Amino acid sequence: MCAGQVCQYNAHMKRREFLSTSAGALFAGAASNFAATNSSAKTLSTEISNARATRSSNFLDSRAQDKAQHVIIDTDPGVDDAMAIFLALRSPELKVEAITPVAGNVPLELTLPNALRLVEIAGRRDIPVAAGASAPLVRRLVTARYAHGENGLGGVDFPAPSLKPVSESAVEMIRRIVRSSPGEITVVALGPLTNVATALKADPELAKMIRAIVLMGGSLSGGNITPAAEFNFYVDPEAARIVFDAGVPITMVGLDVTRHTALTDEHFKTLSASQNPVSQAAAKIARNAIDHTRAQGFLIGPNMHDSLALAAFLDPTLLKWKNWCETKIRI
Ligand SMILES: [Ca+2]
Repeated sequence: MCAGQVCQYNAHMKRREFLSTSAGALFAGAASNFAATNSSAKTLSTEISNARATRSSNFLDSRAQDKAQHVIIDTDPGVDDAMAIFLALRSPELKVEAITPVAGNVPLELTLPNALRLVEIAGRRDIPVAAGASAPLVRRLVTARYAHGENGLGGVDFPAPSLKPVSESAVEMIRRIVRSSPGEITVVALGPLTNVATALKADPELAKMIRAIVLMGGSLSGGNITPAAEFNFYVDPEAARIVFDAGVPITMVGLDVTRHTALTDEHFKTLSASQNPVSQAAAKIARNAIDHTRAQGFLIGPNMHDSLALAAFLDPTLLKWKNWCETKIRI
């Protein structure tokens, strides 16, 4: 799987090592005892209904053999979103068709330019970025600046992006891209599900054209924004319910798993030692995020929720998976 510049991320590393060590900073912090050893990985994943369970399982099983996976990344950057996006943009296993920012960790006024910045830093101006929803479907927006810094990227003062969003909305872009390649597009959802739910509601035929939805969100055992709720689902639970009821195979990487990851000083050192622009930007974000977490009194963290979801999509063997039936979102 090793190819091209990705493996240059840390010279002489093989792809698997990239996924489980240096890029641990990009997703699975405690990679040495978590992502790299299946037996120690907590699990979690999804499904939705009995009928979809088989399709979902086959989807995961077939991932490693597939050619480049076509994905739309729906996201609210966000420190861990940034790491996930960087990882995606440096992974030859993926063809990122579009990035669709949504309000979440910080307002859309920040997630949109953050996504543009990340694309620009990665030298991937070919990837369209389309503005998504500025608020949840029916609720007032709750953000997580306390965790992601005032600008969402750990407070790192990156220059304003010169790249502009496309004129299409996120919903229009999701619908157009999925409809142009039915059965080929996986939506990787790393924020509140407002954009995805709106697209599914606006286009009832869309669900059967989406190959799968891989999402970071939800929890089977407690939350991080309230004792019960995980942040992405808490921000827009109505959207989560629409997505879970839509009939698309869902791979859920929930808080149960992602809270076992942590960005560490070792990850920072690895990133800062690599001189390419993505590593340098990731190192700056990592440094600030770690320092911010320590200043809040936490000895471990921050968690890398989204980058684990992306990494597990790239390499499903990082985690153990279970099929879950009759999943219901209660609001
Ligand atoms: Ca996110």
